[in-house]
Amino acid sequence: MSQTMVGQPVPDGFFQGLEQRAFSPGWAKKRPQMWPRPQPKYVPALWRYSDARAALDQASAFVSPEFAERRNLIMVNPIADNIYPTSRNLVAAYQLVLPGETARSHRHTPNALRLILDAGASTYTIVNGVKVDVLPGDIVLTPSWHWHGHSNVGDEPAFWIDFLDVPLVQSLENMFFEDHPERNERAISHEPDSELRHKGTVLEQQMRESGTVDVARGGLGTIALHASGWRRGQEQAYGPEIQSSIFAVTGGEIAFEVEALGTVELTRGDVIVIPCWHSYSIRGQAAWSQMLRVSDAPVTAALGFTDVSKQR
Ligand code: GTQ
Ligand code: FE2
Repeated sequence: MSQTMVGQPVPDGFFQGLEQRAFSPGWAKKRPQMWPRPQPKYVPALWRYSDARAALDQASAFVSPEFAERRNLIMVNPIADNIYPTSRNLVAAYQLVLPGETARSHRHTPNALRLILDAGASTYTIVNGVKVDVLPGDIVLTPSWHWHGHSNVGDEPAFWIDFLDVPLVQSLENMFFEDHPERNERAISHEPDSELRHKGTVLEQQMRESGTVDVARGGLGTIALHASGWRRGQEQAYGPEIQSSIFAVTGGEIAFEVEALGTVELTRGDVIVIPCWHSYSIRGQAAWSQMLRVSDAPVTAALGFTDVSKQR
């Protein structure tokens, strides 16, 4: 009985015995596991479309869709040891499909969507056999376990941003993935007005009417989409919030002010991540600016934490 704890003797080898049986004393945790309010590890960070375009253009000389499946650049949150997520539950990536290319079909449990930045006519995604055309400003959903493959049969490069809940699916350890048996799924129908497609032209009209648009509410179980329009000088403060948000500017110029980054100005195609429990403010810097917010709000809402967070 050489060891004591708060003055009481501890049997010899007690803690070693616990460890051998894969126990850990809950009264002497190596690190606390609960705290009064969120302590996010993820940090606010910014990515420039111009940087992504330049790098993807370079990559296209040596990365083919045959080799890569997807020619994409992942926006990795710049915290120690992170190699993938953009926010705790979501990942965002810029993707390039060149004229004449097809990114082969597959399906996976992660939910996904694309926000089209640049594309000529003749770019489309085939979702579960349905050919869905895409144009700049459009959002296309590929819900969990839907087959999807992307083609560009026009003459301009197609750039978009993918958003997926892969990190959430990884934390649930529920990843399933399958390549399409025919490599490129054939379209059995053509639906330019598919309910999975939310046209940029329609969204802009709605934003000009009502400011913020809840896009495809419930269309993806884990991801919320909010498109918002901003007049010059229009300003709004937010947070702290329990959802983590990734914003992509689709037009004009928008300033974000957030601790750790200071004030940053984003133009079309630029992306900023605001992890949960960070306060931030947004300001429109052009006559008309717009952006898309992609968040994990359906997850935190489903868990019922919204009311608690509002009391903190
Ligand atoms: O286009 O299917 O950026 O499955 C990451 C994973 C895109 C896609 C990404 C994907 C896709
Ligand atoms: Fe995919």
